[in-house]
Amino acid sequence: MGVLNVTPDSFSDGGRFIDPAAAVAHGRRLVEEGADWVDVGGESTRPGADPVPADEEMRRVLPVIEALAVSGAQVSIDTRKPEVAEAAVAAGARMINDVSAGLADVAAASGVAFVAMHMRGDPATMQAEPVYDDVVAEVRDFLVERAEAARDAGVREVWIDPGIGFGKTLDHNLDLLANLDVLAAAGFPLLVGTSRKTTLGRLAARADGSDAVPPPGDRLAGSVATAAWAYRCGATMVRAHDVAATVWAAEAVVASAGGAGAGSFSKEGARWHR
Ligand code: PMM
Repeated sequence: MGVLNVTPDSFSDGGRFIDPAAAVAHGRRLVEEGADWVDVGGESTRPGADPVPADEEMRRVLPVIEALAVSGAQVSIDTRKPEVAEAAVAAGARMINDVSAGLADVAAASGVAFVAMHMRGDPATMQAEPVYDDVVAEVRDFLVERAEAARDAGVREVWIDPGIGFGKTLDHNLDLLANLDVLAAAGFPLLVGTSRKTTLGRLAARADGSDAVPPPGDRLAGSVATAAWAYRCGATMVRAHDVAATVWAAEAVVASAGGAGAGSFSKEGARWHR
């Protein structure tokens, strides 16, 4: 899943694709590089981000979704607002990626796929001292409850996502990454998004022994490493800014895990085949 943020303020690509023509061109590039889905978002969910009114969010994303869908790309809409999700589906989106895990009814009514992601609180407040007794069990139980409710509401394709960086400390994020196999065994396809996130910046600072956290654009190595790790732990899809490098890593993990003869990675459906 390639990331396409049509926002002025996203943490890693804010402002780069606010022009619709630049956004569409980037979305097409993500598909050429091997993305099965282009995830279009019009509201930044970085910690402390200001909310965006629905009409402004729609103004940003709808022309981009329409142009990408017409050219044959599978588009998901990254939104928390029902009216934006509905308009995005009307414009051609085929998946609702909802960081609040609350839009299952919209996905059911419109017959599209649904991603239930875990977030503690909302982006304005989520990093204010998040506390869990057992982050892995709490995230899994929340996701299974939301995903089962979505399936019962009639959504045919339901994904779960632990929401790395959404209301979690560095240790919470690492605990979730260490236990992705638990989430992969929960009964729904697993999506994981680590790309360019602060957790990786902190690990980079740890790796080079300094306190310097590299900026989001300089977090490729950690992004690719954790994407490969996620696939190895049973994830079905990763959400990534750097699609070409991530697809390459996925291929390399599959080959290392069994060789091209024993298994292969399908770009259609993004699944392991043995
Ligand atoms: N992360 C961001 C936004 N949307 N959606 C899902 N399903 N999973 C994620 O981890 C996720 C997301 C934040 O990253 P961005 O600002 O670079 O888009």
